[in-house]
Amino acid sequence: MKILDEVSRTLNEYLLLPNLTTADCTPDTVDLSVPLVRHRLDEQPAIRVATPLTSAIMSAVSSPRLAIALAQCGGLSFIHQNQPVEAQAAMVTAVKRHKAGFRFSDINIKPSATLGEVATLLESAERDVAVVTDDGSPHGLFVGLISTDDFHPRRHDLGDSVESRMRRAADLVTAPPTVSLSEANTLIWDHRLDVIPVVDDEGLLHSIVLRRDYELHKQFRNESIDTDKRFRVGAGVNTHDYRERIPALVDAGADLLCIDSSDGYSVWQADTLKFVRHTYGDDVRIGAGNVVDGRAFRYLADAGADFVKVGIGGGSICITRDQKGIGRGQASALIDVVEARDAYLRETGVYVPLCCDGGLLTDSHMAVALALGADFVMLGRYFARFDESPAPLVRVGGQFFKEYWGEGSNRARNVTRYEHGGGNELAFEEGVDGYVPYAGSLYDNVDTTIAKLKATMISCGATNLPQFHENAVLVPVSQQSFLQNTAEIQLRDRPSDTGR
Ligand code: MZP
Repeated sequence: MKILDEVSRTLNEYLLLPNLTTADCTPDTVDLSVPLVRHRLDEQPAIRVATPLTSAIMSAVSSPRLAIALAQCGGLSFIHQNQPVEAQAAMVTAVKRHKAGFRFSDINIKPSATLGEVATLLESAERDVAVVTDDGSPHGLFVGLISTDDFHPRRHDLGDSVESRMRRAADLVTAPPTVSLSEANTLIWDHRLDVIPVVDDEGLLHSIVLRRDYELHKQFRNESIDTDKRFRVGAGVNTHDYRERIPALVDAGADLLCIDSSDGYSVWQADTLKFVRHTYGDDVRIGAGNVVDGRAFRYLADAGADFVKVGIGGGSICITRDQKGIGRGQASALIDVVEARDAYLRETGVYVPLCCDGGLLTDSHMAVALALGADFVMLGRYFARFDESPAPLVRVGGQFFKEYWGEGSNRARNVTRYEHGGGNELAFEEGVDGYVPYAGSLYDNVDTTIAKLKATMISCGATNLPQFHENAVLVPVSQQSFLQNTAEIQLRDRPSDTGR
């Protein structure tokens, strides 16, 4: 037995001190792009993303719709693996078959076009979206016609997000299929909707029109598109059926894989990594995890992991620490693993990116995780709250919530992630099944998160993440200052709670 001479600390327990902000630190100059896979520092990494945000490998989170929206914002989703191989591959295909055609100027549709005309134009141009401008300015009505069938084969299943949002919109307004775009715009604004349903004569829902401001999509960068002009997407795999699952996902076009396990320090993960290297060399990229210390990082890095995911027990829906007594505060885990990552770089010349996964409940947690040395973050609860997540939207006591459940809950029963040695059954739960407050559109929220991350980096005098890693100065907070922060938040919230 060994007891480490340190306390297990969470991300909540650190604050950043400002560094000198120079004139070249502005939101326009801050570059949030990051490598996702191992590389030598003098080489271009095989995969980079524009925004260091990835979505959790969870059935309540990472669906094709969310993957497309996140890719549009420069991040990457990992389609969950708690489903049959064919179903997961079909989800990957659903993302890849969407041409990443945000070349707005390619199709300028006149405001008086009908939705039917737009559909024909989009189809002939092999595009899913178009922008409609009155006067050629970049601001305008951003239109996407999305067939519900594309995303949800069971189109009458009210449990799914697009459908339930459409139903909610349909309670307010039902637009006939021939509505013109300018009429659609008026309906959208008048009813404060960002979708309108289009129904056929029998009242069946067929497609929706999304309104987005062109400016929002400027975040969309080349890094999110493959050479073949498709959106990038990742996929989770497990250490059980990887011999079948990985080839199917590779054939479907998955850009990056990640072994999905609550505890990644195992020979099974090394075997899975070996299979990938042996079968595909470096053509297929795969991350591993989760780990909470330097020994486990080193084991997976030596086994060939392209990135390593950090975090056990910190997830918002996770009860692993409670059930098994296993885990570590996310800040302590990161600090230890970052040290091992840097030592590995010094020894081998190879940089293995780290993903901070679980328990990132606020934008400031993300900032602290990146400052501590994470290259990118993985988020479950954060994305579950948005329109684009596959979880049902429910109304409780006049307020909207999205359902959110852990992969170790009885609802998900993800046996391949939570190996209890009992065959196809979970011997006990490691996750909960609950609700998160509904927070609207992914685009708006990611936009705000990016603005906050950039503001933090500017205060810390950094214009890119390697600089942020190098120069960040952090200080542990005392219990007293933590309580003070919490009290300030309560004070700030009180007026809106009472409607003043
Ligand atoms: P969060 O963003 O909701 O705090 O955490 C999401 C992360 O929690 C996932 O990426 C995964 O690593 C972990 N997770 C998923 N299901 C469970 C569970 O049921 C869990 N215990 O801990």
